[in-house]
Amino acid sequence: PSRIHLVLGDQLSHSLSALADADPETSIVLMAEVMSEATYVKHHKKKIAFLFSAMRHFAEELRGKGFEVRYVTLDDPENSQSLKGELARALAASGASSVIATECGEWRLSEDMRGWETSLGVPVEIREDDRFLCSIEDFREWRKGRKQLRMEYFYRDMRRRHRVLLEGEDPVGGKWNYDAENRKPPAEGLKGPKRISHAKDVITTSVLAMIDERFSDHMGSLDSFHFAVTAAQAESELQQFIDEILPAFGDYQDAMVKGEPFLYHSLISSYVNAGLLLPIDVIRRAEAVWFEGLAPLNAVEGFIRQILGWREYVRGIYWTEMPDYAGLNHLSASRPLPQMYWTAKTDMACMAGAIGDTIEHAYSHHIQRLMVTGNFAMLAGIDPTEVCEWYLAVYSDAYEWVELPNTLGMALYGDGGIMASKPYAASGKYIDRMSNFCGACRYDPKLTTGPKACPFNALYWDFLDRNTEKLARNPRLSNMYATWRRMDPFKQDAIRRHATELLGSLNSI
Ligand code: FAD
Ligand code: DLZ
Ligand code: SF4
Repeated sequence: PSRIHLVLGDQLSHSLSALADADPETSIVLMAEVMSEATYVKHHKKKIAFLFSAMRHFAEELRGKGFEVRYVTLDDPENSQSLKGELARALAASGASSVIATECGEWRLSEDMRGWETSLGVPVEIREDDRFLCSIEDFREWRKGRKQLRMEYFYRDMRRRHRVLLEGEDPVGGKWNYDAENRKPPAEGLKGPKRISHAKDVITTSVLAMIDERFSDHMGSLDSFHFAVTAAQAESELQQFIDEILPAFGDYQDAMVKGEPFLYHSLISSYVNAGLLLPIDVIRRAEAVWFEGLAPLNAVEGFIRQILGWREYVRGIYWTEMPDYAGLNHLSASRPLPQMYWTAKTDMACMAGAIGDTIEHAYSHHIQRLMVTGNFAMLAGIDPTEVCEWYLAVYSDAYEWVELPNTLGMALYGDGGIMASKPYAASGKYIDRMSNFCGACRYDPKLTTGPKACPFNALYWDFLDRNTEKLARNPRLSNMYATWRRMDPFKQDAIRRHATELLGSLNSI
């Protein structure tokens, strides 16, 4: 009897555990485009298009290897529009006797999958996702007994465990972390290198037409679709990054430039998260160029830390904290998400820039996600559920296992310090130092009150003031609280009044 091997949209790796023992003689691979996955949040059009096109290309590759692939398109009239429904149809049509899957990346689906064996009436084997470099059990073991979790210690263990950038048992260069060298403001006129844009084949063209028709009310447009949709195309982007871009990755990691959405970032997150690139391969490629002397250590170590450290760490936090994690709201934030997050219509040049990149590319680089849109949402006390839903919908690399800890934990401090040791709160002064947005803004980052004052400034002080009870004891904020307490009470009052005004008019600033 045959077996069904399920491959989800973000599992497009030939080495996937669910395919490990797939046999062209007896296996049927099932892949399905379904409305339940395409609409549980209102994903950006480019995100759905990227994933559907990559899924269709992956199915063709499997067929090329001799597999029978049952691929259900979204517009198939028989499509039940749910994964369980498609499994049930595939079982009935094929007479297969069992299902093999790889664990998925979101709690809601994982709960559903646990019930499949009972509801489908056949054995359903769910295998570990070994594309990750730390299993959930290993992460659980690592965090056991630790009162405070710190990415840095996890990262050092991962460096040792996978023997990355090591000399004997020591880190190459003598230090584990070169972050202090990676905070350069942008040089005048800084521009990122020109990126590869992939030609659209018939598969992509037909996906784009379908998305345009069926998801017209979702964010974005498909006009300039440039994503890689095969492993080979993703590989060519990685190659360009390693050769031409990585050497300056460290220097400009935290820089922001108006009209330069990509700068020196790798743009590989969507590909790694969907399975077109494997994290261990990316890490080894980056490590090799340091050993060959082709890129400086601050760049290579900084890049590797994001993938071997942060990426694995946030996944461990997600799976060991869920399901309660999604409901945390440490700072009791409750305002609705301002309209500008959907339209980019605001006089704040930095917000318009970061949100404009998001609408155009389903991408915005890390520091814009964290210090512009994330920071603003935290300072303005926006309901974390609304903020997290936005981040999950608008980025082409977003799945809850990675989006939620980054948004709720890192950007909003909504988890009260599980992810980060202090809120990443910053005023306009930080954005002015790290970007060229302020020069073109109607607001002035040096002013705190008055009609021309940068909204980040009053909101920053008001945020600290509003949350004194929860934050003032944090030693990493003590200098800021001391400055606030020393401030003239008249000035404090003016700031509070200005912040109240701003908070009452978030849809028109
Ligand atoms: P680069 O800057 O070139 O970094 C290299 C790689 O490191 C990335 O491709 C990614 O795989 C990994 N990486 C870097 N930072 C992180 C991080 N904090 N967590 C996990 N992996 C990381 N990343 C996602 O993949 N999906 C998300 O939904 C997502 N949501 C985020 C939400 C917020 C509020 C914040 C602050 C960050 C979020 N990130 C998310 C992390 C990070 O911003 C993106 O991984 C990065 O911007 C992707 O662009 P890049 O490939 O050019 O990354
Ligand atoms: C994100 C996504 C979308 C938009 N559509 C599909 C789909 O139609 N079929 C599918 O198998 N997967 C899709 N995905 C990816 C899943 O949502 C993802 O596998 C889960 O969220 C778990 O990470
Ligand atoms: Fe952003 Fe304030 Fe600078 Fe304007 S002045 S770009 S709102 S930080």
